[in-house]
Amino acid sequence: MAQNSDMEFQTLQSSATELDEGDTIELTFKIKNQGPNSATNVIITDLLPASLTYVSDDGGGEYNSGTNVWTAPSINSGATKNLKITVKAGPGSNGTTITVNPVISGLDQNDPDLTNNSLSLDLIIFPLDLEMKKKVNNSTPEVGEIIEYELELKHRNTTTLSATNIIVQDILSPNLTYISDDSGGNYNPVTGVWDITSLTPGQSVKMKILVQINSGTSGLNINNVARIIAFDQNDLDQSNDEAFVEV
Ligand SMILES: [Ca+2]
Ligand SMILES: [Ca+2]
Repeated sequence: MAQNSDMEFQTLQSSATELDEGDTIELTFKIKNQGPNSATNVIITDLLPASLTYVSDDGGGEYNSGTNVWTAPSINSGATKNLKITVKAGPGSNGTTITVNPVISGLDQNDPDLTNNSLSLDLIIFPLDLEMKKKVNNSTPEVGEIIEYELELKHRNTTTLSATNIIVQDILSPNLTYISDDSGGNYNPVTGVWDITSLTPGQSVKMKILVQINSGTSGLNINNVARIIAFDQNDLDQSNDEAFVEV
């Protein structure tokens, strides 16, 4: 006579469900054999999605992090079994929702109810937000006068993740002549590119550019835009990535 063992995915818990990229969490998987017979060679697949980086587990060799499969050799009727896996929110996961969706996908016995064999849990990975600001020290200069633009780039989050390889572009109007800047060589006045290697959470960085108003520009409005072109992470809010001043 065929043996019946109704395996159930009972709980799937995380030590945190809202976190930053790079944070470490513990996922606890709990399965139960609702019987009536003992279950053997129970196979659970898809424990970790690709965006979670495996750190360690307490399965005593039953979990294979290479294949992402947990094999429980034997579970008596009415018994439960737990597996705890420590993971990190992997590179590039900021600003995304990660769904953990493991499945009890096989055992030696017949499972009479397949509707209780999986669970799903969403993990929210906070995005970054970089903000660009720009101002000028004199908005009504005369021809030949020197004015000072100030650019400010700010990391607005309290997340633990730094923003890296940030590229800001501020192309000077042809009605201006570049004189100097205080970026320490990180601003190229020809391409308008300002490189910022890294900004930690809450940090801001400023740069001043001195320019002279060209002759023949009397009565003109001169616009300048500073814009965040790229960085390695995801940006929560793109509406604050650009700042504009007019003189
Ligand atoms: Ca079942
Ligand atoms: Ca932004």
